[in-house]
Amino acid sequence: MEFSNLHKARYGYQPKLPAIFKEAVPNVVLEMGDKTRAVSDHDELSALFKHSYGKPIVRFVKGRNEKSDRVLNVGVILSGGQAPGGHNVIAGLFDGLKKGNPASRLYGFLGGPSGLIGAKYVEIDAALVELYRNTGGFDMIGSGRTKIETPEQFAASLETAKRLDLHALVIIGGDDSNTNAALLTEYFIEKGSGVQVIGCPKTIDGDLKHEHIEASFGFDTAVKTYGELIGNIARDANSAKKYWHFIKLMGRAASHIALEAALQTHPNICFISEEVEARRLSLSDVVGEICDTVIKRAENGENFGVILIPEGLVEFIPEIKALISELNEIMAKFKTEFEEIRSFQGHCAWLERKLSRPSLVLFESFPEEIARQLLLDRDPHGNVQVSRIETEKLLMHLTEKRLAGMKVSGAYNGEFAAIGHFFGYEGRSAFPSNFDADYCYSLGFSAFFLIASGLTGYISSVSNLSAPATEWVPGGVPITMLMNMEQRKGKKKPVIRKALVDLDGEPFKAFAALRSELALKTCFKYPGSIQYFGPPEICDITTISLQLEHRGAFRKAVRT
Ligand code: FBP
Repeated sequence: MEFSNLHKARYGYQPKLPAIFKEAVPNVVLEMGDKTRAVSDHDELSALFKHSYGKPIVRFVKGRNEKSDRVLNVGVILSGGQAPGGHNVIAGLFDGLKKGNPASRLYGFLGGPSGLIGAKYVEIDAALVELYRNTGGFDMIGSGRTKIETPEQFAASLETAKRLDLHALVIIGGDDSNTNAALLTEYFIEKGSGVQVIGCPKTIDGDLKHEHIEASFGFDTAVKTYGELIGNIARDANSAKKYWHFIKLMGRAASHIALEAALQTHPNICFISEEVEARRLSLSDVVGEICDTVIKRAENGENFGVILIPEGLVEFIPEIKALISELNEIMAKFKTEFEEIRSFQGHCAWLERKLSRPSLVLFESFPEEIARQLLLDRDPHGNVQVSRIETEKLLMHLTEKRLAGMKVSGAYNGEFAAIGHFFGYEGRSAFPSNFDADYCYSLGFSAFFLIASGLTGYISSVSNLSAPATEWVPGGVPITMLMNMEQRKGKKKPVIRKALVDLDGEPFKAFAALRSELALKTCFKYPGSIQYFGPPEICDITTISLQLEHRGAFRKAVRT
């Protein structure tokens, strides 16, 4: 393999660490907080997680821990979608382990949780880690979305852990993967195995967040990558002045990515799914809002613009949400029947007998490609794969149709030419920004110290993230604290609650205060590409959302 100059230069980048991690390992101890409760459903969760529920939040401080330099065997899994910085979590974990005791060993399970179940692994040694420091992607050991749910899968996981004589397992993943970590914790304790489980908050979607988990890693790099691309398109639009760009952005259910991208680039419109749901906007209302802006800008001679669309939007528009949930239920209940039908036309005829009248009318009103996309396989957690539904094309098509009708009636006489984009995969494996490189390395170190301190059922955490890295506060949060009970595949299940955009939060309020001006005037911002080397005010800056959230938390603290 040949390496680019940036690739080689990034190997040499030394991630910044919180001050406490510069101490010798035996000089770091745990400081325990109060016992914790889940975000809701306390009684059900405490009954389900008999051994691991309600533990205290912990952080690391200076002290003396003579036992922390014992030899440890640890396994690590990268789980779910790629997020920039995953390799640095592994590097931090590896360096922490070796600092604790050079005889400690780290095993990487291949292809995600299925590597643990099927005992497919490699030993991660210094030579392997060196090849991946500060690089994007998950290609060091691969990732996967297998959900550990059957008794056989739990038993096989324990079998592998025993075979490798593991003291601990680190699961780097999003809400579903960390839910897996909580379930494995409980199982391992129940079986008296002594294998500890530690999670790490990963996802570009930014929805694995909580009062004590300030950010999921990868969000920073991904939004900066999208910010650059959107800024470039906005500048192109403002130069050519002839296209409306409809840009769908990844993020699954949550609109954090779209919101941050809007704060960075000032598009003419950005839908926030959580607000669309709160205002109960129908698909027709959404198209109406786009048309209003297109018409007003055309009156100013501006037949161009930029619209940001979170990929989960379709699931928040009430009538589409109802259709998707009916489809999910029908496709799960009549799985074999559905799979036996070979053609799209066959599926449509079958759905005529299964869908409610309003959902059928809606389904049949969609362009064929969108209807086909709604029928694609669900992911292993039962979620519809919103990244594969071309919402930007649906909105372009409906806007075009509505404006054409208005042209005929004389209500509109501007030009309208639209181009669609989808930004998602472009940002998931980028070289991690300095923030993500530092944050992930610190999360890996923190995971090591949680293991060395004998804890299990914790998610590695680093807080105070808008301060310089030396002032960051590492520690751990009990996973059960993030959980609630939700309906999944027709049954109530314990899961980590997704953190959606808070409509009372500072990032949304900042955007809402700007948007009427952004709609009509052309005031795009061009963030440019991520800078890896140079002055800290350019290279180490965090997202606008994180800065605003911290400002909000600070104001709240001052008020109380
Ligand atoms: P995670 O939740 O696993 O971090 O993945 C996030 C994500 O990138 C979503 O934004 C997107 O909808 C989805 O993964 C796409 O999944 P896939 O990689 O399976 O196409």
